[in-house]
Amino acid sequence: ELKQFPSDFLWGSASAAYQVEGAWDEDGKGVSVWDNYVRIPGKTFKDTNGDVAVDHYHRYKEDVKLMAEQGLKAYRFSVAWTRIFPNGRGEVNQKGLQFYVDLVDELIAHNIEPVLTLYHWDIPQALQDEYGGWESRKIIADFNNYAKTLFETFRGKVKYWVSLNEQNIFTAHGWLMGIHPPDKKEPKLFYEVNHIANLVNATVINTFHEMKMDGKIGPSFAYSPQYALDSNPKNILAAENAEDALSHFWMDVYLYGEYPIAIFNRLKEQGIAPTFEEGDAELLKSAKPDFLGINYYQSNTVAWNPLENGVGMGEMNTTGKKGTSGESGEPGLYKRVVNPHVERTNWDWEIDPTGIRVAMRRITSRYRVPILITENGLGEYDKVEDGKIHDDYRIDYLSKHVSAIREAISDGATVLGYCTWSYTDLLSWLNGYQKRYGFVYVDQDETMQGSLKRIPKDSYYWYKDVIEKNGSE
Ligand code: BGP
Repeated sequence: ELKQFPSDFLWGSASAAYQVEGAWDEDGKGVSVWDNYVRIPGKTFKDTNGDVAVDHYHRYKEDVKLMAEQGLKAYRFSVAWTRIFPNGRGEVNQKGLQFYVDLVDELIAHNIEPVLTLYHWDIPQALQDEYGGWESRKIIADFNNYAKTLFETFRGKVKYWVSLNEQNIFTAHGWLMGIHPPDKKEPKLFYEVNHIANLVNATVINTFHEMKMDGKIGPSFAYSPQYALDSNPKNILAAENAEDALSHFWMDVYLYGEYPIAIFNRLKEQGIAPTFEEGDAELLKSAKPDFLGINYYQSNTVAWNPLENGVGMGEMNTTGKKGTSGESGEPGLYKRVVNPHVERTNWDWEIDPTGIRVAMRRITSRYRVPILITENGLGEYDKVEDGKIHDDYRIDYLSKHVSAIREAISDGATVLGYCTWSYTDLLSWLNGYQKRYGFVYVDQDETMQGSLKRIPKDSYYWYKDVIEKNGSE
């Protein structure tokens, strides 16, 4: 039988600092690695950047007002480290901190629960220059100090905290695929960096609990459940490999404090396993997240990938032309294949609402941890017609995912809330402003010369109705 959504279910929506704020050098803000990366020609779609983004820094009151009118229960946003500590540590930049104090107050005044992400990829350039940022264990103390400052500031006000956003993506894109700063392709370094990020995650979770914060904290993981192409035992094994290498390699560390054994042993044989120093194992085991944040966009289907002539790291579709993603995989483990049973977006992201139910089932069975869906949404081209945006394709995508979440709750998953990606349209890291996700359209084009005017889309009104009915049809 279908259960109801809990009465305190957080119907939310999300954003990230660099993608919405703009004001990249205002009020004492320091420079982040992204402020610089976007200035290297050819790195982002038509060299778009977040200098102005959708100007949320100056228009947050207007944005919160729209949220309130929609009845939104939660808003997930991230803090730009460089606004608080322009160089990563030292004196607090009060003006920068004040922006978030004002934003949080504004949200609370409108009965919207703030969900604060500590890190959504914009590390201070100063720390990158000083010690290689995530490449050095020195970041553990600096990150912990930054987090503590926010814990102290928002004690009693912010109840939901996300430690790291998509550690699996920012490490892989930054050190394996070379498509995010610092733009490297070094597998050994990738595993070290990722291990250091695990230590940072564990440290701030422990700090949060030691400070007896009144609230919950957890990481947000980009989870794509892995499917086998068919029942060929080799493809079944490939799916197991992919789930271990692409999912358990992070989630097991978050929840059990251990890497999955088969993959770790394989890395050891290859000489690229992360270095365990004294105390690491204990630290990883000691930190218990209060929930697991899940960013779900799509499932992933795989087949066997031979060691000889196998497929390696592929190209992502950053063109918005269907069918332009390259093949990708890990020789000896798996290769990604097209799932013939699901539709794809113009950026080749597979549309699979059942996958979010599978995701929550797998997580619940393996970890018994509450889930907060911190991102889910459809990136598409939108068109304004007579001042309106008829994004029925987005409504279709979101409503099917809402139904699947309800089914997962009925299966026994504990789901605290659902934050769609994204609230307003915003900058897609590599795809510019034309790949839109928002409930609220923002007039911004490739030339970054738009008026930045906000227009609620049809999906905005659809979600308003969902919230009013607490998710029942
Ligand atoms: C997630 C990120 C978000 C957002 C989203 C959509 O990985 O956490 O910041 O960008 O993906 O991705 P894209 O903009 O590439 O379509």
